[in-house]
Amino acid sequence: MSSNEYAELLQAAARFIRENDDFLVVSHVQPDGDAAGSTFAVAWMLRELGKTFTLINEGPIPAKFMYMAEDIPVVNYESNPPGRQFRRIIAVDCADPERIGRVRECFAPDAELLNIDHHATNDGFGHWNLVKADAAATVEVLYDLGEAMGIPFSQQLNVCIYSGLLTDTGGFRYSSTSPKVMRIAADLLSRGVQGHELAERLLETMTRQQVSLLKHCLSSLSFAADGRIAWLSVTLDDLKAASAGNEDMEGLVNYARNVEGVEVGLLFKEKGPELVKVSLRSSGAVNVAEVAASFGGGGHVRAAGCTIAASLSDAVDQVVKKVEAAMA
Ligand SMILES: [Mn+2]
Repeated sequence: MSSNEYAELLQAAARFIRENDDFLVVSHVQPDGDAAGSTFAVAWMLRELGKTFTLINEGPIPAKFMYMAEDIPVVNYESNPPGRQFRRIIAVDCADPERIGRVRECFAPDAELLNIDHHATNDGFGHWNLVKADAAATVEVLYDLGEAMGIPFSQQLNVCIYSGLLTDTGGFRYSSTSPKVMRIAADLLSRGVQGHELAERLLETMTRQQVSLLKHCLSSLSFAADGRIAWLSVTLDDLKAASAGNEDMEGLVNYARNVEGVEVGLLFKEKGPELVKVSLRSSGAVNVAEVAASFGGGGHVRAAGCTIAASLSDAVDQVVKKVEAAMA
């Protein structure tokens, strides 16, 4: 995408926002730092513009991200469906509409949707698609949009953008950490963002449940392909024993991926008797987005996910075979 094309996409998104009101802002199920950061960043931008908006996620936003909300309410669709529909939708960090989950039931039949994202696999499901595949995070695109619209960046907005950059680049470590990411981060730091506090909050701190889950989970560590593939699994019993929830599994996959010699790390999460969610991480030699896509999932070359209707052991067999084939 040329810089002219990107500038045009930014202007189209800006028009959609300026010319409308009463927005529904949605992101993906089980939001990560970029999804939460993007959702709240859009909210702070809309507030600055004097627009009304409603934030809805299919489930709860993890408590550790709620410092970005301050007084902005977020509706949990599952526990508190809003009982109305919306005609102006802004979707952030969603590669396809399925990622939005049941919140799609809040879309009016004639709804117009602005799709803001950075996934290479984004299927362009919006009426406007502000999708930049070489952006490290959706918040990077939102930073550009805020600049293009001349929106004053509140401290809350600065914090949301920094938080999304920090988490989606793994603490400015992944290959997506471009010079532009560092320039934006430097800009935000110079405006007073406390980067070290956000790093401790988002990357360093582990809950007791997380450590307890890690203890259980590490005993499942297994290898294939001469140690080039490693995986961990979490059963429903493991979760119960650790009093842990979905958000406590974040980052677990890295314990498989980070073992010396491992090219692909996998985490298998039992969701039900015949339902397994899989997180895939790659050193880059294997495109795990393709592996995930063959099971109906998606993601990036180095980080992807999919859901498989099978028992835990069957899911392990299927995915490990597919990764081995991808290595051949
Ligand atoms: Mn993202």
